[in-house]
Amino acid sequence: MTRVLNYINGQFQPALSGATIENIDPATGRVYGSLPQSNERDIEQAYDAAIQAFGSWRETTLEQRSAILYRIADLIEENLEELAQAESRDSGKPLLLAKTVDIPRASSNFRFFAHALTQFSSEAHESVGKNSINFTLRHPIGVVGCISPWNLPLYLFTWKIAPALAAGNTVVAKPSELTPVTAFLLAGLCQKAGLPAGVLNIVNGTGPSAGQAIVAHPKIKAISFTGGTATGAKIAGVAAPMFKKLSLELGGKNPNIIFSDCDYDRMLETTLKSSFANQGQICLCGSRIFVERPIYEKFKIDFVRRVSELRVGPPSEEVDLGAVISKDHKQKILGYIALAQKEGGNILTGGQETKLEQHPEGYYLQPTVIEVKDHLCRVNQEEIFGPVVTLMPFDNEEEVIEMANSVTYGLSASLWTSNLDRSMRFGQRLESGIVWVNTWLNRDLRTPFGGVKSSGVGREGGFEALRFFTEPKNICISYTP
Ligand code: TXE
Repeated sequence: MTRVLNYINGQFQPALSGATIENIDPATGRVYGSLPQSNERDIEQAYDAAIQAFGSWRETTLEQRSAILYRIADLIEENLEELAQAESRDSGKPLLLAKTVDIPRASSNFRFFAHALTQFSSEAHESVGKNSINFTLRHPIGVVGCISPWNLPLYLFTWKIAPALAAGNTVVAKPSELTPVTAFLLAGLCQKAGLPAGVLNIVNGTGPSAGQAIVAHPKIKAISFTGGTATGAKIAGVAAPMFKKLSLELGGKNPNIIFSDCDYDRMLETTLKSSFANQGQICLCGSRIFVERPIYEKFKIDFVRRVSELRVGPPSEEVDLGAVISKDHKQKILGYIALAQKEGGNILTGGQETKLEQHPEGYYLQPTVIEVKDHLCRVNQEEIFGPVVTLMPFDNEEEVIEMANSVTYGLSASLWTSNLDRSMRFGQRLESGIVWVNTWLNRDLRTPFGGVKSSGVGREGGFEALRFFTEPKNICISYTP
């Protein structure tokens, strides 16, 4: 049994109430551990530790702060095997994915911000002719809250914590109650790296209990959240009237637009990944595939054949798809597959649960491709967040831009074409925070990351994140010449 504890003021401890939640292994459907079910009392204690630690953390020199963050990055790398095993077990994702994507990226997040903090600088504006000069300082905000989801647990947890700490804040953070283990292991590594007690506090529990208490805490002044759009709206409803700074990275329903002039083989390989990586549970997955009419039938045959060859199985083995996160989530996805059929969609492959003999209670689903007739049908509009993609042909640029932009979401879009002018036209007109041309999930951590419309507010990444986690203060000095 894996017993996760809170990490507050440098100490590992259960929830003050003693309450716990069961942690379920998605691969088997069995309970394999527990975590604290924290409430506002635990958050208060974490806040007290964080505010206590803030005074000295904000005064650490940039070199000292950077060195500690580099040490955390190194320790994540040194413990890659253990962290990857834990991540795969906790979330159901293939072990290989955890080893090659999740954990290396968690280390990169710390390494990146360890360096970035030494390059971040304030601005000065000389008011020429007015004998005045303005300095814009960027001070840490104080105690900030970071709340992360279950799909890329340590990857997204560290994507928030690293810049928050780099900017000189102290943190009260909550991983998803469905995937708490790697954040718990990270706490041990931070301790080992010499991060002072109280600088990072990790509190576990459900959203309505521990998450809500972070968001509603009157002195936690900024909230960085990644998760579902409905949860994001709830959080904004609580935080906005308190004038907190908010960064919300929410859902997506991303188009993958394929033109006949693309590099077909490269497109096909990448489209398999952009459709089904992590069982389709990545906010950047391209869940709506639009294919230009001349290659539509060929693509349909090739893609369906390749998808039906994908291996679904226990995440610890060499598989393409592991288990989805929970029983509820599995039911939600199956509900959408049923709805697709009701709406006249044609299931080209998949559509069922995968029952594994060794783990009949695990949450496995076949990768599913649905041909839809209408881009406005619900399965083409709502985020399913599972191994399900829709497929539709298109005839011209205008039509596909209209279809691509027809959803309430706007996180990312992929375009496959060898026409440079077209890639610029689409880059200009697609309503999304990120546009990839002839690639997918190609990330440079310096670039702004986030969405428009219902996909969120604000940007993460690079100096954008350091700006979010600091408060600008302008000092204007008038001098006698
Ligand atoms: O996520 P939640 P859920 C989408 C995806 C999925 C849907 C719902 O479509 O099916 O969201 O997933 C915490 N105050 N994405 O319900 O609830 C919660 O404890 C404060 C997209 O599992 O948004 C967890 O730590 N916190 C997404 C975190 O929010 C609250 C990734 C995310 O959980 C809270 C995940 C509250 N009131 C799901 N309620 C992406 N953008 O990558 C919950 N939480």
